[in-house]
Amino acid sequence: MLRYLTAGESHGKALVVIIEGLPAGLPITAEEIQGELARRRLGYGRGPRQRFEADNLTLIGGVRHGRTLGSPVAIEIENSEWFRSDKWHEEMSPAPGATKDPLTQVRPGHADLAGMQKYGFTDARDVLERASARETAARVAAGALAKKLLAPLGVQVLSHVIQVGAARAASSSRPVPTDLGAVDASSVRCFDPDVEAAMVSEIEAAAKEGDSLGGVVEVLAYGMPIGLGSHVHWDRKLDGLLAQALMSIQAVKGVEIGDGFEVAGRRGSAAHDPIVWDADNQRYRRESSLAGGTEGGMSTGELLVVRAAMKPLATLNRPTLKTVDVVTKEETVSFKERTDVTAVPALGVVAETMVALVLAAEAQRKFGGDSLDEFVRNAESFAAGLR
Ligand code: EPS
Repeated sequence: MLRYLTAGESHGKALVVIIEGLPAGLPITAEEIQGELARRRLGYGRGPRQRFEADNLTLIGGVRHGRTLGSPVAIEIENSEWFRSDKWHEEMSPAPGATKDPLTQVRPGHADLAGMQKYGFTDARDVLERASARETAARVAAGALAKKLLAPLGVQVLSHVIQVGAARAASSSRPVPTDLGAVDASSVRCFDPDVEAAMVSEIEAAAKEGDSLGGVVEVLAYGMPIGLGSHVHWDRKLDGLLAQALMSIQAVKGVEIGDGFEVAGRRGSAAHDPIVWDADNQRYRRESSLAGGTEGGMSTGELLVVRAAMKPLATLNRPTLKTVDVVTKEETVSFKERTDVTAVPALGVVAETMVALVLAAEAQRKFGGDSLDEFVRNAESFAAGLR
């Protein structure tokens, strides 16, 4: 079973991720993981921290001479903040002590208040440091390995931004794998250049007012194998697993598989993907992708389409959200933390990661194998059986 666990706080010394269950023989280099981490920092509208956050990583275990050993892979990613300023050595010290400056003007829409109540804290920093989306750097490192596992099956996962604030791209412009460079080259990771300009204007307007913006990303998986996930149990359904994984990303409030919300308003006769026999390729095909590549909680082999909606960040550069100081109980506005205007471009890369991790875990469950060769052989044998 492929599983992973992250640890670390946003302004602590480092993030750590351990990934277990990868087969032996998977080729991977620190540079490849670094490349994925750099993609996550892309995007107009991110705060100053992204410019100096270098995401220096160390492969601590599980990889030898550029290949996985089948043992747990451990990766450490430094937080540049820790090394830039002594402030964080004191604020985030694991040694006994207390902060001189507790954060008590809890931010609406953030984990602050519910986390303080749940865990009995008097300083919001005890919650926000872990709730921060900085943690997604560790997930993306794990996702780099998941993508490497999917590659020999011919699966390619990519994402693009389809909405920032009120600027929305038409659903017809969908990138294919060779377009990924162009998407990454866009300042907001949008595939439609006209909409890109509108998105940039939205971000500039919100920045001027010290406000934040949300949006929507679409993740596409090309080259999907048939039969990942299962109809037999609620917790094995591929669409359910994808929804949970995407919903677990900080600030995500909505997930859609295929045209889920649009299809809800149609009649049944116009809401399903017709099945045809493709004699040339000796396979079944769906003529459309309304279902987003899953039926009955299983992958159909068609293009996988999932979307994630992110709410506008709860931290504002000009705090205007009404709240209460948890010490005085008096009305105030939420405390000011340095922040991004929007993190939607980064969300795309994180959403790719979460989709890749789910697909890799399900591919491992279906095809098994302790070495990469065995895993690929089993997948090929299943595909040959279908033909
Ligand atoms: C974040 C706030 C900002 C972001 C951070 C997530 O950090 P800071 O408050 O230190 O400026 O830059 O994201 C990252 C550091 C990252 O690598 O993604 C938050 O509150 O979630």
